[in-house]
Amino acid sequence: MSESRYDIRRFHDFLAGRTRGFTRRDLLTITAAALLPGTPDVSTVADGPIVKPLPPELFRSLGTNAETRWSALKDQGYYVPVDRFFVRNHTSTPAIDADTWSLKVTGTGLRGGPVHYSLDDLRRFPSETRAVAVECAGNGRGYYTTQQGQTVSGTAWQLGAVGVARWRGVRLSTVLRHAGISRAAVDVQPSGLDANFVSGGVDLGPVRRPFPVAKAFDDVLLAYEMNGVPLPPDHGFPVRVLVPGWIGIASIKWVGTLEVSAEPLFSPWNTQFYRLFGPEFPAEGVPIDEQVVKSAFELDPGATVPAGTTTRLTGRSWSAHGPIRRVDVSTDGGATWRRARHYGDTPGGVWQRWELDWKPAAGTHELLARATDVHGNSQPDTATYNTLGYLFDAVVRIPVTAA
Ligand SMILES: Nc1nc2c(c(=O)[nH]1)N[C@H]1C(S)=C(S)[C@@H](COP(=O)(O)O)O[C@H]1N2
Ligand SMILES: [Mo]
Repeated sequence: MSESRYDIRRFHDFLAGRTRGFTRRDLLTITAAALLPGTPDVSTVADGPIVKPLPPELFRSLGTNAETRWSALKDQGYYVPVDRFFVRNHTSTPAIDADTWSLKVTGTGLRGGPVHYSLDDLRRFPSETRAVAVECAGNGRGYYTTQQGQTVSGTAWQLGAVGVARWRGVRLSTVLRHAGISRAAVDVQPSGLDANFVSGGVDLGPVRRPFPVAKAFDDVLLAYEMNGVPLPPDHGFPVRVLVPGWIGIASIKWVGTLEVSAEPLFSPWNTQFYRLFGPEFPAEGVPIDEQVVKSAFELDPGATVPAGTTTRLTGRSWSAHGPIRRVDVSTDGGATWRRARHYGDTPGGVWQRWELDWKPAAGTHELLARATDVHGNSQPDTATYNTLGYLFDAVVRIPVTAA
């Protein structure tokens, strides 16, 4: 049996309550445990799925999610301020009491029993501060439809489901060593404390997705600060996982449990979702982990710019595989290209800001930007179709009017 067929079998086992890792009975146990004293106080925020204000000049609201307007990043620094950082919630931002919260580290990949860490416990470990991008695997999904004429399911993001912040926390490897990880451990799976995700009438349990121990020891953070302040509620308060370079779903918010396993772990988020399905892929789909190369102009599609005078076009490009080496821009629908000038610091090399002067004649124009990273990874003209619309890496055509 191939590994991916095995994934699918495991997924059906899960639904039928046959898996050891997490069963429907475990769900009931968790619900009952929530009533015991000493367990975290988690409730739903009454007003809506997202706590922070979502002014329309900074965000496009998309159900339980909100994407950053690229025009709101113009003249901002390298980091995306919290007031305009995109939010992707499967359900709703939970209200969590940091005083009763703890992280439970447990599983067959530990030498001993479960270990619990309070927020203060985590803060006592040596901390690390790092620039990391969070980007939804579906960022750009809307362009499969509007630019390629293809039908895909999921939130129709434009390019605003990405942000770079300065995160502070403890290295996951520090906590795993402290908790007594064994040599047999292969996978780590964080689970969120937000409400269980229900899809097609099926309760899929808490939002969770495994990653390999090798990645955990490489660069994963347990973050408790974002841009110098405690994590805001919508971004995972009190503690979230950050998996650099990987699709956003890996970076579990509101983490409550970390399962460390001596056997491979599966969840709906690596069997049913976050795989490439479609005519170009095998029936069981191809799992995805790492992000691709993208570029965006710091303006909104359909924007108006002054005709006959010089406008400074700005934008950002990013790649999960390394720093950006060059960005080529076209202001005439792809007929001619000019190289954009890079500017600004690039802490961690997560994304590159760029600029280009442009003096448009009155009328409509189409702007394109194509980035290439230091390894030669670039952006194609067409992204590979997949039914769930992930990893849209094609050059996006942005219409603007000069008047
Ligand atoms: N517990 C939990 N973690 C989660 C999610 C969620 O719904 N619940 N959404 C994931 C997805 S799909 C993305 S893209 C990122 C978004 O992070 P942000 O809302 O801080 O921008 O969080 C990830 N972590
Ligand atoms: Mo996502």
